[in-house]
Amino acid sequence: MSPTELSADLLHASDRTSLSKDSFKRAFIDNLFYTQGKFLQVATHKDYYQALAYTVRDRLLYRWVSTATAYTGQVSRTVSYLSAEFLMGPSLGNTLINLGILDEVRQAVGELGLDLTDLLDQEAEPGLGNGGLGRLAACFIDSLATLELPALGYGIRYEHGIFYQTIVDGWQVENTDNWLRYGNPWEIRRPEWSVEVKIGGFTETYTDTEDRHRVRWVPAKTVVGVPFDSPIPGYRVNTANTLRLWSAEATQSFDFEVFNRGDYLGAVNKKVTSENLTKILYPNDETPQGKELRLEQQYFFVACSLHDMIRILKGQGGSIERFHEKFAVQLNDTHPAIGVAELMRILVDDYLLPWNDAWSITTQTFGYTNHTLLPEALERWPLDLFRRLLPRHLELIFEINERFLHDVRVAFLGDEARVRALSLIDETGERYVRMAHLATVGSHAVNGVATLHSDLLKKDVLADFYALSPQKFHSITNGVTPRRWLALANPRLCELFRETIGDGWAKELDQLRRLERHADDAAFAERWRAIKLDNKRQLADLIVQRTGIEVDPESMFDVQVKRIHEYKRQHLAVLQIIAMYHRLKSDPNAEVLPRTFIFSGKAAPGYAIAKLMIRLITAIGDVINYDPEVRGRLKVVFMPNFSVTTGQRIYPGADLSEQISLAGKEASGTGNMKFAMNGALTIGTMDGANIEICEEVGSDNFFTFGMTAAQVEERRRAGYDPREVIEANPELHAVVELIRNGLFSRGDTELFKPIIDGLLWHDTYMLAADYASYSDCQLEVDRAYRDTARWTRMSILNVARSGKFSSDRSIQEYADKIWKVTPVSVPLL
Ligand code: BZD
Repeated sequence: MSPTELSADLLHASDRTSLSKDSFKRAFIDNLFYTQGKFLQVATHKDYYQALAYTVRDRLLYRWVSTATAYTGQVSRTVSYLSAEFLMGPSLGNTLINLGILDEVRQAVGELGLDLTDLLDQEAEPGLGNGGLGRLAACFIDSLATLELPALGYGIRYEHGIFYQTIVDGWQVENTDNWLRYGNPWEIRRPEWSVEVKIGGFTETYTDTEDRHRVRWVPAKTVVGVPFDSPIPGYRVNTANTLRLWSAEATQSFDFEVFNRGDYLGAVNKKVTSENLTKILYPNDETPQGKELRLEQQYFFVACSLHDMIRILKGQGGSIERFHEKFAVQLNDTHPAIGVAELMRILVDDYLLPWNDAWSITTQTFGYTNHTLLPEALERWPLDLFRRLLPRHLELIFEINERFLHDVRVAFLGDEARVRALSLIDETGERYVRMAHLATVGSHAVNGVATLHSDLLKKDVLADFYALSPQKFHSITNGVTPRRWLALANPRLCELFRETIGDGWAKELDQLRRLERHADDAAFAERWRAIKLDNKRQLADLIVQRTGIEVDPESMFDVQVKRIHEYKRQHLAVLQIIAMYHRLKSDPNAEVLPRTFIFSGKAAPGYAIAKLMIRLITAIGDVINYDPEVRGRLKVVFMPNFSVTTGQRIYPGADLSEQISLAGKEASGTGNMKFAMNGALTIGTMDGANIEICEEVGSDNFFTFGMTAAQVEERRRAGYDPREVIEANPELHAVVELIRNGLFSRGDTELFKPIIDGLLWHDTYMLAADYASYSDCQLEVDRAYRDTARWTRMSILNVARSGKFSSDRSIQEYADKIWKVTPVSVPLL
């Protein structure tokens, strides 16, 4: 018997992989005792959660080890998804869904006198991401596993994730997140695969044994990257892929060296400094100020990951020349783009490959996904800082640039403006490395995340690159995983799916189309409405619990949840709410459809206007919610600490989804998809993936307003004066005056001045221009909602036609167009 067969045999003799209810209960009690040191009677909810997590993890490990064994035995191409953020959300519920044991486990713990929902609520959320980009990475690794594609997610194990938001006196307050406080039962530390990463110092030339000139990097310090692995189970398949997050630790050798010099405190200090590297996730404020530690973080995790891939390649007997045949590496935005220079460094300096061979391997390896068109959000690193941290990489980037610009000059004879525009180095003022250019030049494929976004990339931000190599450019519309965002978040609706069309939708979301034929069935519609109402009741409970505000589940739940940003225009919704309030006050008997406006989202701590936008939302709530004349017909709620967990509770309870960014600014949006598949209707601009959602569900079932991206451009060119627009619109003018005169700030005319002045003097995101159209569209929404049958039908059709927005579809497109990878089915050992 081989060692593998032997251990598989022993495994089967134990209870730890069995899915039967009795063995599950036994294992749970066992884990409670042996991992938590508690009896059932004295354990806390946290203990129960931990014991349950370990019990479930045991069942998962069997699939994980089987997957690793299957991958080791074959040479198919593996996807490495490099992302500085993975916004995973809690694991337990998702794992139960994907393993198909949710009901059994609910029963098993129920028989022990416990409620599964209470236990699921105990899990701390790993908030290792800012928003859409990080959550996309999480949906993508779920889909990779579900499609049985060999893949690794590589990222950073931040000790503190995105801050925990509380609202104090109406203001956002940031509290440190401490997700690891009670330990993380899903991860396994793998010190045996640690990697040493060099940082700083200088380079020097030397002559090798064959008399060739070579360059050597003499670093100033070394940090150790220790991988922590978590299993990522696919949905109802044996595959369990790996998410490998790197944590920084001090090198032993370095400590000893300083220690031996008698500098004990110095040695300890070095250790602390090294470990700072992965302490905290940077909140994004769309204006990346060259923060040294952030570049260090990026290089650290990319260097660890590439090193790890080479270890895997070698372990399979592969040669370095075949690196690109073994690995397809996807760059999730430019955060890991330093990987292009690092792979070149490894190939040229460490493996002594000729430049052209190294470059060919590198470009065949990487693909780059862009997530933003905002020029101020494109990463650039000041040359000085770059040289200080990565002297060798800067030399390599210069060399890459020189060769690239030569090709540009040959392609566009005499066009030096084009050369400057394409250069990897921005020389317009202080000199910078342009990371998007490095990523584009170093990749064989570049993609945007929705059709409009990809078109604008080709037209604007990367237009010159497109002119040079059009074949590189792709468009892959984002998607979200229906396992978390439907099966887990909306069990009532999924039960109706199951009864009506079976279970296949969770793996093939297009099957939701079969719901269409029930769209006109009155009994079905009645159940549909009852489910939405139930979900709204639950959401109302959560709202009162978190904010103290009572809301009426019978009112329309009008929801905008996402990062707070001027381009997303939460303040456009605010203007419209104030107008409704104004209308109601002018005529207290006006027929106003009762609405509850729900906002949630974090503002980057350094983004003052975004924080003021939160203050404005809470301020209008403070006035409107307590005005007796309104009699509860309008409510405004700001739910603190938007996260994956709160999202799971909000999307299923929404009637109306607000997707109101200025056209051309939101790359895709993914919340828009989560709302639609949970039966909310969208009021939205023709921006990002809204356009495709509207196409899919039909314009009769979608409320569009506002300028298109082309009209925005035109309007700007024609010279846009917001004051003119505001003066000409009495309603808008009145709203601005109410804020300006201090109605929402107890007479303080200074508080919201920055928002009002912004609106009057610049209105960069053209709220005034889109206001009238938005306001009219909201009246159309009112009319539709009053016609209950019509609204329900629209809601059913939105869900039925949301199949395109599964991340399984996105990943299949990446696999076919960019990665050229095929599934590997995993036999259980
Ligand atoms: O990426 C978002 C875009 O704004 C969305 O339109 C899009 O749907 C998603 C997924 O493609 N971008 C981000 O979320 N960006 C960040 O979170 C970020 C993080 C760090 C630094 C800069 C930006």
